[in-house]
Amino acid sequence: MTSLRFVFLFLLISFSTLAQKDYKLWLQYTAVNNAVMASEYKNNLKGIVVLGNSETIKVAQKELQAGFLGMLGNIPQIKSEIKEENNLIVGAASSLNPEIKKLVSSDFDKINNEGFIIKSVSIQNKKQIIITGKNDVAVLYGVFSFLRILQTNKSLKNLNIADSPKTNIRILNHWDNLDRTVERGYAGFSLWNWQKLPDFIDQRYIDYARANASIGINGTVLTNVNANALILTPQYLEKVEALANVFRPYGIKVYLTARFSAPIEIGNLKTADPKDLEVMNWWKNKATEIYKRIPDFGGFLVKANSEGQPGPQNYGRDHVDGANMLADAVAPFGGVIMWRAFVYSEHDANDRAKQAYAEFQPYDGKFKENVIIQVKNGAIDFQPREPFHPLFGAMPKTPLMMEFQITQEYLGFSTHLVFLPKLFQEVLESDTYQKGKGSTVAKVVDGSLHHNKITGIAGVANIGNDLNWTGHPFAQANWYGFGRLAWNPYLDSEVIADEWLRSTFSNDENFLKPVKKMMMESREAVVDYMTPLGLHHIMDTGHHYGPGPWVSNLSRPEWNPVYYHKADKNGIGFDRSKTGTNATAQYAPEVEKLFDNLQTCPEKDLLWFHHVSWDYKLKNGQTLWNGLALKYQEGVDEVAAMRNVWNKTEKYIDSERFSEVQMLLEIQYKEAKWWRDACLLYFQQYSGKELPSGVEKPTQTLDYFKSLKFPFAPGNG
Ligand code: GCV
Repeated sequence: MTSLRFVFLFLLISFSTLAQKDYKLWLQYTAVNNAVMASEYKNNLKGIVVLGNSETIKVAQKELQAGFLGMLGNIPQIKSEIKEENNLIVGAASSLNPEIKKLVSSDFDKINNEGFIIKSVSIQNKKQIIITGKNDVAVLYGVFSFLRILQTNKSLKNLNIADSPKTNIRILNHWDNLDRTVERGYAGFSLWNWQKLPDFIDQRYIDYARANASIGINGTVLTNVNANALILTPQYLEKVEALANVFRPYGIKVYLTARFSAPIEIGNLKTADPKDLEVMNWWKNKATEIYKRIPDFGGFLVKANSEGQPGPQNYGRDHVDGANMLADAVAPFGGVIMWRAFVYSEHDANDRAKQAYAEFQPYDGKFKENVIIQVKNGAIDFQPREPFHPLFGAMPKTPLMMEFQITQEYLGFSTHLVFLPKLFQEVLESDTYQKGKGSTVAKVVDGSLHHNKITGIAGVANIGNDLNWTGHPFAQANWYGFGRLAWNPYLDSEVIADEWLRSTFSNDENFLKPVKKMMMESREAVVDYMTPLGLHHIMDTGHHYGPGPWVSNLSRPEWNPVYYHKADKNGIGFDRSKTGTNATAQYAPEVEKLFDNLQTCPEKDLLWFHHVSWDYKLKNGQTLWNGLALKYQEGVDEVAAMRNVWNKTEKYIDSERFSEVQMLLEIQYKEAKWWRDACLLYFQQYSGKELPSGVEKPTQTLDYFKSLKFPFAPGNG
């Protein structure tokens, strides 16, 4: 009995250690074991002077205390006055005394409302460090940034930082349903426990807010874009209000998805026509009701007339009518409408990649001031690689916000290690040529190209109630990296990987160097073993788990992988050039020319834009067939290499996360081979050619791969 109890206790302790490490995300605050840095920190941080007493300032103080306790082993004295030297002075501009204010006054010109200053100063000949900003939330951002300096073992000498977010709306989109399933979610059920809300506040809500604030995320859409009108009823709004109250001190606004037919479904109206007076009033009253409960409510995100969702077109109206009607409802309260451009129609025989542009581009300049159009990074749907969406750069009179997908619907769910900031960076750096060379997507999104009033970046969340939040320990890096890029779309993804690894795992260079390299190469690996050379949308149907290039029996043509790869005896790829659907013409002339010409089209996008013969010579001298097969093999080899890198990290980190990632990499390796074998066997039917040397022989037949069924694959509603 006693030994059983002992075993139980042991299990409980191991379990909670694992839960804590995984759960703490990048806010581990582990002891600084670099002796030089530790003593520098201790010498510079003898006391903390916190000015102000708002909820946000209290949160900032608590975070500093937790951070210092973890990293330095003690909490510097909290002081009310600045007498000795080496204090950390924390407070918003309004709380600083005139002497201190003067020391940082010129820095205030360098920051916007959410920006912060971290500065080493001398006050009456005494060295101090100041963290300040124009308001308390900005100070909180500064505090997290300061803690990151310690977490990443950087020096505190001569600090002189003035940093501001480059976008206004930095927001997570949760595709969470009211029954707590998460569409395309691979990390458990929804965090929002609607049944226990509003009275039960899960600690998770608080830690979610902390994590988001630490990377500058300032908004969250709680509900799925495939929306349920019930969220707008008083019964649910009371629960939303409770969440908004939790998030407020962390600077996070709550937004909801608006089901366009809500006036009918919960309002008893006969129509949801945006030009109907009763409908307009219904939305106005609904907005008033919401803002009464949640004065800082952010606004609505809307998916309309897309994949079966209701919208203005059901009444012969268009997207402008729909968005502007909702915009009027929230405008008096400062609310925003994020209207999605993810549209394609089963009644439109046109290339799906062209449809969103064709529909939205003519609306440029027609939306109300508080409408922002949310555009996915590519024209199809969050594939491992897509050329940037042609709408970026094509609507100069309309604010466009970026929609990235953090959850890995098409990139191996939460089983594959793929560092997405590399993908995000590639898109943000793409040049639209809208106003000549250098008109990058980042400049469209941060508003600097067209001087937009509202700007934003959205990320479809990869968060659920799994112990580690994101299913895969490395998927936490994608949440982190999304936030960092939303704050500053010009950040280098390698810097992000470095920060994240140091804060989450270790500052040991022997660990950092190889693991960072592994992260940086992981995105190209997934492209190689799933969809090399511009292939896209060849996953299995519905759940999108695993390969399915053979699928051809779905009712809507553009839901079938065969629509996208167009493999035949002559070759493979979708001709979107002038000789094909002419989708290339949706880009600025410089980009059009580049993509349109087979010779200049980047090989990474080749089969996205061109149907190419199996014997076509690639730049490396291989035929297309051989090159394609070798790319698939390369992808598998890359995962094998990732596995080898990881297997050497055991001595640097905790055994729990080590073995979690190790097991996941084994699955990834297995699945990479599955992708390679299934796709090559399938395409081989058309190429009629042998696999080149260097490519491993498939271990199963094509029929075997086709026979695999996954009725309970996660994330599929
Ligand atoms: C929320 C893809 C996904 C859908 C998703 C849709 C969208 O089609 O498979 O699950 O729906 O995109 O972004 O609206």
